[in-house]
Amino acid sequence: MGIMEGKSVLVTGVRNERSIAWHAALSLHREGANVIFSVFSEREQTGVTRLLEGAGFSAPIFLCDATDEAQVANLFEKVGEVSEGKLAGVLHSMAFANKSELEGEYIATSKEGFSIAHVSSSFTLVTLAKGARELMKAGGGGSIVALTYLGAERVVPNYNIMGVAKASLEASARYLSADLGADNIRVNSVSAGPIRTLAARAIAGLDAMIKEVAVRSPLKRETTPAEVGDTILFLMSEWARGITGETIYVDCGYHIMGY
Ligand code: IMJ
Repeated sequence: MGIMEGKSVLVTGVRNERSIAWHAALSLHREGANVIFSVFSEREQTGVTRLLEGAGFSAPIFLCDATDEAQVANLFEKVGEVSEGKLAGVLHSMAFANKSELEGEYIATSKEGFSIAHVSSSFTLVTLAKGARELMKAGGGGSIVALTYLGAERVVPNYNIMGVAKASLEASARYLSADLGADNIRVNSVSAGPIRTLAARAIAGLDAMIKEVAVRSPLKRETTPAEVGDTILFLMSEWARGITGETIYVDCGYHIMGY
């Protein structure tokens, strides 16, 4: 019997088989969770349908642009219908910045680009938390997990506006933890090492960077999406019942190094 047996969880942000969110869904399913998916567009809806066929399980897949509060309200209405009105977990796995601002100098960030990055990568955690609150309360509590990256607190070349938006996301998770703790709803961030996902593809110099980070890391290897998925599962499970407002690093120890 898995630790997540009888629990429903919402996983956002799956795009393909490399997505960290997909690996989180596999971990959660393995431990008995009823996984519900929310994706950004019809293209991902088709993709997740195929992934589920390959993995041998079925799950509802809803469409939602999390920057639109009406769509989020509608999403959680549908989630409630397929989860007997109770929700144990939500994974926030979404980010967007204009491609042109993920290169060159941070000082060139536009007002519009600054806003887009923050609304789509950070404010969406607030909209998801608002939507999930009543369904989590109904189940006696819940766990919200957001994906972040070291560029939130250290300067990583080209990460630019996304670093500032991830810093906002991590701080937002702490404020949400304080708001929701009385309802036994926990909010944590998982800071993953660099992984070749769609979100990282086409970033100049990323491949060399992933290799160098592996060499410098205590574990001497690259971070895998499967081990990030297992940490997300842990945070959503009762095993993590005393952890909230935290940022957990799943980066083979890279962030502890000074040189
Ligand atoms: C992204 C940009 C620059 C450096 C980067 C990344 N490094 C890593 C990433 C070193 C690991 C991937 N990452 C952690 C992200 O959060 C990516 C966010 C992202 C990626 C894109 C690419 C395509 C696009 N907009 C994007 N918005 C956010 O148009």
